Amino acid sequence: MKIKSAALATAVVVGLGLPVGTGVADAAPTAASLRTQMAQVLAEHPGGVQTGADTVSWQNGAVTLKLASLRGVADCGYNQFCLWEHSGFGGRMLAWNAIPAICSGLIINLTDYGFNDQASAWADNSPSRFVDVWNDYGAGGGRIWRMLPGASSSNVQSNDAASSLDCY
Ligand SMILES: [Ca+2]
Repeated sequence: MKIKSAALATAVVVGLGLPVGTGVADAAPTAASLRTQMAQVLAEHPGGVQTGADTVSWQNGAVTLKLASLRGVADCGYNQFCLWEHSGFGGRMLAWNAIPAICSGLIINLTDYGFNDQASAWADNSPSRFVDVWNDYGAGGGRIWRMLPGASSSNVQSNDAASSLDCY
């Protein structure tokens, strides 16, 4: 990690405050646990709107964070591209609608969603969009993988490294 920032510090604090990586949390998140996670995400990542018991959205629903992914890869909808916290499509899932507003060269920094250095699996359920994933913020540090339309990976080689991406 080359870039230090307040945003990074925030992301680290989020990670430490949660039961990340515990099988219990993935399999059966309690209502209290979800409420705690929800409150933290909303407080630390401005612009988020709670849209369900375990979902937060930004940018009028174009970006969605699901705090407890229970169906795995099936949680990533048609024409979305998605990242998961754990291999095997487990844990938190962050999804984007592959729409022009998202896929026009915009660089998406994962710190904005508490997802820096978290991604372990991905899926691209769009018909024609490609997504480059980068090791540092601002599409820096080298591309670590590329998402291809209709493809997925349940266990990326560059685990817990993704910091930014761009869809085109
Ligand atoms: Ca990184």
